[in-house]
Amino acid sequence: MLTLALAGKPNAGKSTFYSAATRAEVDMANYPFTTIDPNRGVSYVRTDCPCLAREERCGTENCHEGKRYVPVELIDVAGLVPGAHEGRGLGNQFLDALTNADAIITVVDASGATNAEGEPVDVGSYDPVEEIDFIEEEMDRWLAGIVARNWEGVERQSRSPGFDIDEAISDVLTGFGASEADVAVVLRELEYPENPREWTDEDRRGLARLVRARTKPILVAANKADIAPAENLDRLREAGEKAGRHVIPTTAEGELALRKGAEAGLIAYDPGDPDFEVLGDLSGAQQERLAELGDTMIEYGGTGVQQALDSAVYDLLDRFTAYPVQNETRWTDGQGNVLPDAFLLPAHSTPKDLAYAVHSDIGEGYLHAVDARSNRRIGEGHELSEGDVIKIVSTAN
Ligand SMILES: Nc1nc2c(ncn2[C@@H]2O[C@H](COP(=O)(O)OP(=O)(O)O)[C@@H](O)[C@H]2O)c(=O)[nH]1
Ligand SMILES: [Mg+2]
Repeated sequence: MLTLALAGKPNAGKSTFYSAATRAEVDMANYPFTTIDPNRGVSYVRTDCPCLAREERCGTENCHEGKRYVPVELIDVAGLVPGAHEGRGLGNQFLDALTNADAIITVVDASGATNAEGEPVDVGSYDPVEEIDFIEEEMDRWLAGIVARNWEGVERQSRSPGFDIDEAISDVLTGFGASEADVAVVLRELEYPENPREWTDEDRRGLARLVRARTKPILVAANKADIAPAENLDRLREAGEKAGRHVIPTTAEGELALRKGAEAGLIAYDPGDPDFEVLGDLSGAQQERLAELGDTMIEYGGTGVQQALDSAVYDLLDRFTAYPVQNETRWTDGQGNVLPDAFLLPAHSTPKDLAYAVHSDIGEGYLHAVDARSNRRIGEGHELSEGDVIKIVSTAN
């Protein structure tokens, strides 16, 4: 499963986001370091279910009237403070929790009501734009430190015959989730001395920066959009655009209220909907709160929480959703379940890649595949795309 991590300073709203997105109970409070251990849970990205092209909706648990929810893992990482890469506020331990992530959502307090350390301040005295690069910088410096501490080993290896710099650097970075292929791509982009002894700190920082960008892309959730001055959100988006970074306004608290309301049967709302409908009898205070939330959602096209998750997977990680089936006419598995599974595959994946994603045995026994939408056989090199429904024929099934 893909893993997304929520990172940011204390009190930005990470645990609220996590709780809304996973509906698990986690510790929430208005003081730093509430969350000592990373919390892990299952969340979902939303896409259009292929059943929309058929007469009947598929009725799978993860499909609500054609809104398809595909599982991903979400981690709530404890609050990071400036200087985390040097170990401030248990920073090393918390940064380490990010090494398991495929992408990172930086949660920023767009209201500006808390400073860089997450402490309450007067609104207007702290500029949240400062936070947009904060996680990225801490990670880059932390990783540069890891490279520097291990460089002696690289130098030592360079004296032996058959030395391969890609391999030696990969060894240093594998714990960070960088493959030898990742390192090779990065080294092609960098200009650097052949001899490791001639590398400068600047060379190592450049390497760390590119490896981090390649293996841990970052998206910004401009949270507390419900109380943030519109001007802050404009500037956050502007700064994000300049830095080539997606910035999505969110209200984690609003999303949490909607999900709780929907569970209680008071409102109709599916995560990612642009609005909601009131079903039950609400108190005056509840009505007022929902009316305000409704205004925020009109302004930003929803609460932004689902959009942030979706953007991390479909834009940042460039994934698409493919649906393996056994019966290409009924789009079912062996038990008659319609569109039971969905896989988030990297762009350019082929039917054989899908086969391997289902099970290595299915991949190894791969014979051919059928596009269930057109009922045509597709070639081994055919690139799949969003919403493809594929029957895989394998010696293993
Ligand atoms: N107004 C508003 N408050 C929020 C929002 N998200 C979180 N908060 C509040 O911000 C405070 C810190 O939230 P928490 O999730 O514990 O932050 P964390 O330290 O980043 O995990 C809590 O009082 C939350 O209720 C939001 O979208 N809007
Ligand atoms: Mg927290």
